[in-house]
Amino acid sequence: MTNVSTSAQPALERIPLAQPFQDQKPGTSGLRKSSQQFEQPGYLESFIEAILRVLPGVQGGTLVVGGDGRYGNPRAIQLIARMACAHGLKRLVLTTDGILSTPAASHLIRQRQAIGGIILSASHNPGGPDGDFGVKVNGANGGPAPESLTNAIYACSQQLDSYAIASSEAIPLNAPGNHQRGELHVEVLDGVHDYLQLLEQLFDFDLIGKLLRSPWPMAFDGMHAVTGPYATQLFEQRLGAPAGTVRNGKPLENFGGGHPDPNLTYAHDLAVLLLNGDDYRFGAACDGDGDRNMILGQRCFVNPSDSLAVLAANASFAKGYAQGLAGVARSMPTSAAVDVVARELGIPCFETPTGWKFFGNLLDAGRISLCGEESFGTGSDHIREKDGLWAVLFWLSILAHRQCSVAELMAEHWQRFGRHYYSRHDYEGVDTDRAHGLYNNLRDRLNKLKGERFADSSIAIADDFSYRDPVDDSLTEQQGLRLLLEDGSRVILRLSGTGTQGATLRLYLERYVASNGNLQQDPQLALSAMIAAADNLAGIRSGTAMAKPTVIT
Ligand code: VG1
Ligand code: CO
Repeated sequence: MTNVSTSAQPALERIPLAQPFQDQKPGTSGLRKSSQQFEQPGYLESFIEAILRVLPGVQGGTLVVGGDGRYGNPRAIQLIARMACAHGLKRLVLTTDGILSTPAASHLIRQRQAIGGIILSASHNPGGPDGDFGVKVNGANGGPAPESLTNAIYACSQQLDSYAIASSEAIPLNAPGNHQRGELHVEVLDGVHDYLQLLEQLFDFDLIGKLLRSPWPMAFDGMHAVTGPYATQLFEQRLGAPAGTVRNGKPLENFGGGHPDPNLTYAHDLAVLLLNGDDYRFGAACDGDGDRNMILGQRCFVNPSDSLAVLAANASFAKGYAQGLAGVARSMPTSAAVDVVARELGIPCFETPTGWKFFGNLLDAGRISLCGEESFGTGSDHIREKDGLWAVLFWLSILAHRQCSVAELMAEHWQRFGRHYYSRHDYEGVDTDRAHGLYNNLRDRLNKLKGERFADSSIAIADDFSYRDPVDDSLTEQQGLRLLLEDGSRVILRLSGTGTQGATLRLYLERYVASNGNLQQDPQLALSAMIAAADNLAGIRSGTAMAKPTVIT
């Protein structure tokens, strides 16, 4: 990597923008729109210009850029390189073929002391010319930009009348190397290597390797998204699992036409393999950009809320966490399973709004070690993003130590802590007016609901969740409608901030059964009275004109 390819001093241009794009307000996780929207002339340029104007330290700083390999990635990477050059960035860190998972990007930002990063991904949304594209901005701590930053980027995008770009040559991404474009130094490196080194510090690879080389078949589904190359190196080359352990491991620009969302609906083939057959002991999948994880055992699905609780309860079995946990956090709609574990461990447990950015301050301040969301996201203080492969290795560490099956581990966990029956019902692609209508209708009625009967209990608190950040005291309001029942059950209704077609309504249901109760029911059955009561109260099926949810988790 000593050769530095240089090119002539690039000319700088300032290109006018006809008018601001009014729809550039980032959602739960960056700006996410259809690929077609991103291909409008000036659209991507406008958002990148706003980032480069607002992100602190661009002049003379280092920026990490990569993505999940979806359609539009190469164009965006080259565009950012040319615009970064025009904005006086000193160093740009790219990866071969532009492949960089969200957790690996978070690590690279921290390791290189970059001012931040730009991750080109719409995460679990489908990709391709007819799919979605997205731009996520991360800050110097490696985590998703806080609201203050995304609001400033949006405000800037609304005032732009031009963008600056250099006429520099394209950066070759097919191999590691160093390139000079004017004052900008561009480094292309292998995006997998450093990340796997980080994981090796946290988990006992010898122990996990022994398990994976024994007759203990595991299946990992890369969903033709970003984790394929990471997982193949990690499981098959480094840990010695048999070839073929990683399925769908080649990143494709349209994810093979699939929906790279690791849940029972979209990772259907893997689910069938584990839940209907006995050939595999363990199964896992990650999403488009590698930050989500689904964990399956033989005939056993692990609910993500439970997964966080299991990791917290068994943290001593993972090398990097054996000294104990400072605290834990979960997003508001995530079940309280981890709360019960935290109480027993005598550590603090925080409840944040949906979206990983809200964990950042707690992680930076050293107040939590583990955190997670019901949406298949789990992570820790090793980086500032959720981390799919990290979660898989954590599970493998526990299973290697405990020498039991996933189903046995779950049964034992509930026996000890009680079980939080949990389900999320998604109504996707709902007409926007209808969705907002029914949501606002329920919100307007919240203060009248206290004391009303609901399923087998009654409503103790009904509110719209707001969060006061314990570190910087910032207030975030209107984060989801909550019904807290007298018996500890909860019902939550939220509108998604990541969908791109119409509106997505999410209904979250949770009911606690103590360890002496019935722990082996089907969750949909255990929650059936609450599901009916929620529909009755909020008029979901009539309001959405949908007979049933599109996805049930
Ligand atoms: C969803 C999930 C949320 C997650 C977000 C980003 O948001 O519910 O928990 O943080 O996606 O995940 P929403 O607003 O659609 O409910 V990812 O993997 O897209 O970075
Ligand atoms: Co993701």
